[in-house]
Amino acid sequence: MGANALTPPGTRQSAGGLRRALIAGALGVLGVASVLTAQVPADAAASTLGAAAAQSGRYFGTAIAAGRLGDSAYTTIANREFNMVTPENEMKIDATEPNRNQFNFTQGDRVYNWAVQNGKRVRGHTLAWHGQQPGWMQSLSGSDLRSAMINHINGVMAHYKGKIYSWDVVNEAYADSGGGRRDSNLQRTGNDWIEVAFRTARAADPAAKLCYNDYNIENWTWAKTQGVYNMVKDFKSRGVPIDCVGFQSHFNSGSAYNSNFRTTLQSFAALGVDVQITELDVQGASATTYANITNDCLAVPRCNGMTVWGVRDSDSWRSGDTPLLFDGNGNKKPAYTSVLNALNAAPTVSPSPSVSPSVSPSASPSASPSASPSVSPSASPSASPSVSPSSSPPPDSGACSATIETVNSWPGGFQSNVTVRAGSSAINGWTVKWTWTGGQTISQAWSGDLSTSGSNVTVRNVSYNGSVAAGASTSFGFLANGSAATPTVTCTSP
Ligand code: 9MR
Repeated sequence: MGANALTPPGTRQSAGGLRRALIAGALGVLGVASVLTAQVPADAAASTLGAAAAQSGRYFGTAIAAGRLGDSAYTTIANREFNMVTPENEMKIDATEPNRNQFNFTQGDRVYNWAVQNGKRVRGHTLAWHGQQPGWMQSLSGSDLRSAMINHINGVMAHYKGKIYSWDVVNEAYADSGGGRRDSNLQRTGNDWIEVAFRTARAADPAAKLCYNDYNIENWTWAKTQGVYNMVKDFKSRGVPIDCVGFQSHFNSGSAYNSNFRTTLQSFAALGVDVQITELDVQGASATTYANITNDCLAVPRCNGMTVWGVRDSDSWRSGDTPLLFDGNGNKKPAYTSVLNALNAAPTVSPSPSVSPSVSPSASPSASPSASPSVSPSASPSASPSVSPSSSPPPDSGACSATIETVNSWPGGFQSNVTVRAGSSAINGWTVKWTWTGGQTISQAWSGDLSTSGSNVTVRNVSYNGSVAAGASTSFGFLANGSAATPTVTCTSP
């Protein structure tokens, strides 16, 4: 492990440092002798993992099991500490499509609703995987399995459309050794099954970040890591829509944490994808190892956040390893404190974004022909109480029009999607503008080039979505702080 891994990046100002500077500035302006002797308040370090991660624009999540939602000790900790939720099993294939083309979102919605009702966002897990396939899917092969996979992705993503922060589209597709693909019924449908899954997913829900998720890809020197890296590089070069890579980070004696994890995260991010730590647990829960992992994420701007795979040790899929941040009695372990301290030492993010940041997916929002669903499942109405899509009437400039809708909201923030539609002629380039009236600020945007000036927002097309055929549409999305709003948006095309 890196000897200096506990040291926050020295060139940036810490949250506490920033607060001290602001206070010193305020005192200086006052220029009153008596206040100069006033004590500067102690740093108001955040006291929960979610709040501490939010200071640097990141999230801190946990896996949630629907079956434990009746346990108040569990939900109290989960609600207090975490602001991102991954359903541990409830959105997997066997849970969501137990019989072919009969979708069931009962358990998935339980976890989703608990999360959203408590102001948390949700990572979807997982759409295409060799594991936890229902019996009917296990027995399929060839083109029948391929179309069942596509149909499954469409069915599940339609139900949760606009509500999921990021989806683990494909899970664990690489072999444990050698750097190649894992043999599975999905792999035997053809090597292109992964990109077909991603193209299908992009078309099904353009607002979700699309992740490839796997374990044992944290160590930069391992062949499996390089295999996945090469796949992502290839996808980016060919425009296959991938936005993020999930590093499960199940560390144990056979797959120990190595300080080159930071190199891995940086290297993947340099390909133009976000990186996320998606299922973290550490055998024995060394406080130092947990701090090192946290600092690895904090050192990489495109590391969006971290998720631990369970709340208390007793909730873990490998509870005998006591790998989590809370013991079986719900007490904070030393690893909890080391993670919290590392998060609190991270630099804060500026609240005024000026340019489209990191998320922008590389893919065209239009589906590839191979991704069109063979069956079009009808999604049951979603149960989210806090999502209230509403659109402003599209002012028609003739060349293009734009519609804004809220696709998710939580206390203090919301996610929106903006659809840009060409008029009766094709357009080549578009600009969408609006003005916030409630002090909202955009923290993250994708599929658009964002610039802001005070409350005025301008979003221009990016390279891959400027050309829109007559009557056709494309879209971009963003996350914002403040109260959800649907201002009047205008669209112009040069
Ligand atoms: O934690 C999950 C456990 O409850 C299930 O029994 C198991 C079945 O496959 O899946 C566990 O979660 C796995 C995750 O979905 C994918 N990465 C590995 C996780 C731990 O096995």
